[in-house]
Amino acid sequence: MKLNRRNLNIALASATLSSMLPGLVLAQDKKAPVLGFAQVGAESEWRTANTESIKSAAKASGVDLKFSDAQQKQENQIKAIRSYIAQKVDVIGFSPVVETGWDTVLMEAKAAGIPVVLTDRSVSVKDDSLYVTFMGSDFVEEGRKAGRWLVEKEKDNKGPVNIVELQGTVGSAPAIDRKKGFEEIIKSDPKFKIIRSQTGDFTRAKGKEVMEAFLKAEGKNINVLYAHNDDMAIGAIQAIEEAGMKPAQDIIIISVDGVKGAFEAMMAGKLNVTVECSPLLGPQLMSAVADIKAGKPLPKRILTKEGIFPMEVAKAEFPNRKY
Ligand code: GYE
Repeated sequence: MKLNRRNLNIALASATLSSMLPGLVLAQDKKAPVLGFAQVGAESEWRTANTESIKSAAKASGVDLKFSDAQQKQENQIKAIRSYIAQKVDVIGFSPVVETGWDTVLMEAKAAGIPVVLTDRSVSVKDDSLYVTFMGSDFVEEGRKAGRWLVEKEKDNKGPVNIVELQGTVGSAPAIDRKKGFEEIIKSDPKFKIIRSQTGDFTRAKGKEVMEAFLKAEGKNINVLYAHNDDMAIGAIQAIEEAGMKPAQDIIIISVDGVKGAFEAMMAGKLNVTVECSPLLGPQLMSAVADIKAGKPLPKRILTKEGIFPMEVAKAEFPNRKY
């Protein structure tokens, strides 16, 4: 090609541009990644600890966090996700309040090229390429642990063992799965019967209210309470005491989460056992954000490891509890 004034100018311009480009790319990379996180709500001690873990991990790892609280309403979470799409965040994280009804909004995120990370609760969608990874607990296994503890505890009792169940939020993964895992274990012996089962929406207030109704209907017929989280169990403990009965003695109480409030109730002799479910997902979430930005592949499922704590070990374990 003959060099004339016009293509000389173009050549000069692109040379200048490319000498500027590395700097531009670097400057872009150094920008803090923006994470839009749509939280479920503030329904429980677990959720408070989870929010705190996410906020403090974002700060510690230099992630620019946009946070919203959906007050346990799916429509609010969908609105928040849409606003993160409009703001063109780098990554969207959320803990879906219920399992179904996410396909449309997740397709919108995908179309906008924004990767989605699920934390704590999963979704049921037709196309699992709509999210990058799901990090959190195995709720079915938590239900099984609760069931196994009860089977062992009642092994010398001929029955019947009448159980009332306080379910979590209707349609949520932990409510569906904790019920499933528990039933899978107790059905091995027909002496175990779930005589009442209703949602307490994972809150203390509703847990108390529903337990009052159970006590009114069944009274001394109730041998066991299985609560899908500690907060509902703590609310129910109040109802049991107000009805003139002794929690953990007249009624065996099993719950899930392992929050400090549950350890306090166990140390006071009012709760028999809690199955651990860790809310400390913040650091894992931030490292997923960093990996996504760096183009690293992530496993589809990142599982949380957890245990079970009966009241006998509560005092020794209490100082080690982080939430
Ligand atoms: O068990 C409950 C909270 O999704 C695992 O949500 C979480 C549950 C947790 O409200 O306390």
